Amino acid sequence: MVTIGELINGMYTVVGKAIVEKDKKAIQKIAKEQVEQGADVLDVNTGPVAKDPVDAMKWLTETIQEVVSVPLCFDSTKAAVIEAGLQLAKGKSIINSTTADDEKLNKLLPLAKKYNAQIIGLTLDKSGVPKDRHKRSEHALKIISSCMEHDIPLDDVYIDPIVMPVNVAQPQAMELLESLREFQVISDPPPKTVVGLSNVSQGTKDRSLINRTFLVMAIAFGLSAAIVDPLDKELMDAMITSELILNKSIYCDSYLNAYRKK
Ligand code: THG
Repeated sequence: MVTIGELINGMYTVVGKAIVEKDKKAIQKIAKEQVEQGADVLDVNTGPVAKDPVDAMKWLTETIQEVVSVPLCFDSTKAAVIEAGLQLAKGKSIINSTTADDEKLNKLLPLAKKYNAQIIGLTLDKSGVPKDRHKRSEHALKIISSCMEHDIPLDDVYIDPIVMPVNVAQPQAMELLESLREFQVISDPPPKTVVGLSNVSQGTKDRSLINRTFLVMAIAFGLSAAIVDPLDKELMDAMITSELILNKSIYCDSYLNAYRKK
């Protein structure tokens, strides 16, 4: 499992404030904590507060790279904001994200090629998030074939079936799990998959419990990466234990510690 830390997102009050005040220390603390707790990659999202999101993305990228060396996942709906991060990134970045719309694909896939980046494809288009697994697979196929046309290795492509909050879209959780299974047979090799896990519990009371229960199920259905809160220790323990049960890591009595030390 690739763990992508979600906490550097301007939607969080502390992070939004740090971006506006250019408070390096605050961002660097969140970056270091996430990596210490097992994040393999850090998501970087300027959020809604930045007046100049291109400038904010440049500042965030430089600030984070001063203290950690994990790859970054540039999270924005604007290609120019993503490119601002890609230009400064030191490692193999992830573009978060394209949709299945031609307009988006034709803008973002050339960026993936130019910067040798991985890319997340959301299974949605202008008509919105699909309600069923069939439409999700249709979008996934469109994204995969477009990547092939742009000469992007499938190994660099993550398909995101888009997690909806369980309190307002309850049947969607099961549709999403089935999609993860369907994506395994959509191409050869199959695409990797990723979800924004915390979406599932937005607006609910037992967020951590819902997040980790859904994560374990999604891993069982073939999930390869997740955007999560790595400071949620019970979530990370459940993730590590899932890998153990699926025979992806070796059992020893201290497997949690052993995994944490990589
Ligand atoms: N897919 C992809 N990228 C994504 C998402 C996705 N990026 C953004 C998001 N979804 C994943 N990241 C988060 C980050 C925070 C929260 C949820 C998902 C979250 N935040 C609190 C909330 O909204 O209640 C904020 C609380 C606060 O303000 O302090 O839940 O699906 N590819």
